[in-house]
This record gives sequence, C-alpha cells and structure tokens, in this order.
Amino acid sequence: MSEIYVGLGSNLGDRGGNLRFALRQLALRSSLRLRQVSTFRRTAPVGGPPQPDFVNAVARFETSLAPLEVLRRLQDAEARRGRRRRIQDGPRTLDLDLLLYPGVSMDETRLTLPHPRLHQRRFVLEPLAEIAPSLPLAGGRDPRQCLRALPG
Ligand code: PH2
Ligand code: MG
Ligand code: MG
Repeated sequence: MSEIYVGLGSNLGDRGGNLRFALRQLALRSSLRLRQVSTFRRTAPVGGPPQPDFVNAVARFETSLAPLEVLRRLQDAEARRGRRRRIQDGPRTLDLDLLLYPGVSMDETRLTLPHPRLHQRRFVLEPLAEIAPSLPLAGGRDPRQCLRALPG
C-alpha cells in the first residue's frame, strides 16, 4: 500500500460539488482509500487566460494501484464530470493531479512525479501543509518551508 497525494481543482459549475463528486468517485473501489482531505479553499487563478476563481483541495489516499493506474482513475473521474481538454491552463469543471507517489520519480509525457510545479504553487502547498505538515518535498523542504520560499 502506498500513501499518495492528489490535488483537486475546479473553477466551473458547482465547484465544491465537483470536488466532492471526485472524492466519492475515486473511493468507490477499494483500490483507492480516502484517508484525509484538506479544507476546500477558494483561490485566484494562476496562469492561463482570465477565468473564474478556483476551489482547491488536497487529499491523501492509500492505494494498491501503480502510478499510471492511479492516473487513469483520475482521468476517468475528470471525464465523468464532463471535462473537455481544450485550452492549456483554461477553466475546468474538474482537475485531478497526482502530486506525490512515495518512492516514485518519473518523467514521461503522460505523467511526471513528483508533480513538477507542486513546490511553487500556493494553491497546492497551503492545503498540503494542512494535512501533511512535515512531508518532505523538493530539496527535503516541507510544505511550510516551500511556502516561505515563494515570492510575494
Ligand atoms: N490549476 C491550473 C492553473 N491555475 N490556479 C488555481 N488557483 N488553482 C488551480 O487548480 C489551477 C490554477 C492548471 O491545472
Ligand atoms: Mg492542475
Ligand atoms: Mg491536471
């Protein structure tokens, strides 16, 4: 069993409802067990075209699935919420990103682990600091230390 972290985001439709749908959908099968969820936070969009605010959260799951199998489950849940991949970094009903899979570091077109922008994104680091304050991230720093290193 591995303890993995998933970033959740939505800035279209019922944003909180979309995140709750994803958590329910992912936990339907016993191969992914929901262990902890951060609070849902409203965040200003980072990058991309002008777009509505996001609701973001981070969840920890226990899983027997391999990283690419987890990715498939995340993409399946995104598709079930009607996500269309059109504009890069554009508005989305549901975005599920595999952030960390312990002991796995990989760089493929389909999946990069750890998530390459994890330690630079306040909308990921703040909820992660809430549920995993001492988790070692880039360069051995924990989420709070990464937050302190952010500009502004
Ligand atoms: N996701 C992005 C780009 N920008 N901004 C916020 N606040 N929250 C997100 O989840 C987000 C973003 C690409 O996935
Ligand atoms: Mg994303
Ligand atoms: Mg994504």
